Amino acid sequence: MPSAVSVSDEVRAAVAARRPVVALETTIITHGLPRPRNVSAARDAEALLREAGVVPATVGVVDGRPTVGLSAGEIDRLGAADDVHKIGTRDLPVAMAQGWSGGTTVSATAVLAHRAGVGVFATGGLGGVHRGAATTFDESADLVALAGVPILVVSAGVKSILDVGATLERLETLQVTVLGYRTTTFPGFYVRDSGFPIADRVGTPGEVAAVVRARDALGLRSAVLLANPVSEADELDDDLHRAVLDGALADAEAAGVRGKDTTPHLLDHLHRASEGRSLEVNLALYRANVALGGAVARELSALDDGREVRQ
Ligand code: PSU
Ligand code: MN
Repeated sequence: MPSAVSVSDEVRAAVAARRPVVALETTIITHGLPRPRNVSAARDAEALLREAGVVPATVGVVDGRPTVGLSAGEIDRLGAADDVHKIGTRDLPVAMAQGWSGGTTVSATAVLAHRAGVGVFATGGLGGVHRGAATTFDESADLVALAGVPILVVSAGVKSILDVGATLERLETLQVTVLGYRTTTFPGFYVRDSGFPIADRVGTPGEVAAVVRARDALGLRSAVLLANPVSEADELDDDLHRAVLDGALADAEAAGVRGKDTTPHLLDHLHRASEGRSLEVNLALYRANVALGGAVARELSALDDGREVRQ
């Protein structure tokens, strides 16, 4: 029986040879970033990895085929299509049966990348517990996916549009290992510091790789989340951040936005209300996360080979 997941030859060969590979999601392209920056961000991320000697594995669904290692043409297509779906893990069976094309969220990307043997995944920001979740129950499936998929996810924390404290509590409950990259506070996506502490700090890609391999040695099935704060030079101005955030939340409430539309709606509002500033921050932190993911993937590959790597 053919596999349900199609894996590009390049990714398959790299995984088999234990060369470094980093998975990338596509909801960021289809629903997170405006055109045409969405496709250029996806291309830049792939180029950045290749320059570092890492194979990119962009994940998405094309005509009902979950794919790990989309071609440039497929990425262009997802980035330009109007009727493109946002596909979480629970949507995958429907997407396959009904021939959808769409961007995969962190949850679906983690599941598919792991299925293809890819151990590292870089994204912008993880989904989390939405504000008001005590009554709406709106909590991203990303969290539950991380509980059951042994992968490393690099993220700039979670967005301040979410309930950051509740998200951290859920990550603990779900047994997700959370590492702060050169920080002891959880990043707030657009800003370096969400105000919430993280217990465990790591200082180098090698230290991250050691935690990942210890997790594997134990046979734990949960993800390691590497929280990488946006650089000081790139973070959003504090006052602007507060102002546009309050506006975005009020706007979503007034518009009655619910369910899977919530995150794209809030992001779009932020990008417009900040006159593109939040978009630049989003792109900068995404590049930084991709680069860090590449560095950790190289360390993991070197550990597997028993050699040392020069970053
Ligand atoms: N973070 C971003 N941009 C995005 C997303 C997160 O910076 O586009 C996407 C991711 O794909 C994530 C999804 O998995 O939003 C979460 O959506 P929800 O809250 O509906 O689970
Ligand atoms: Mn939701």
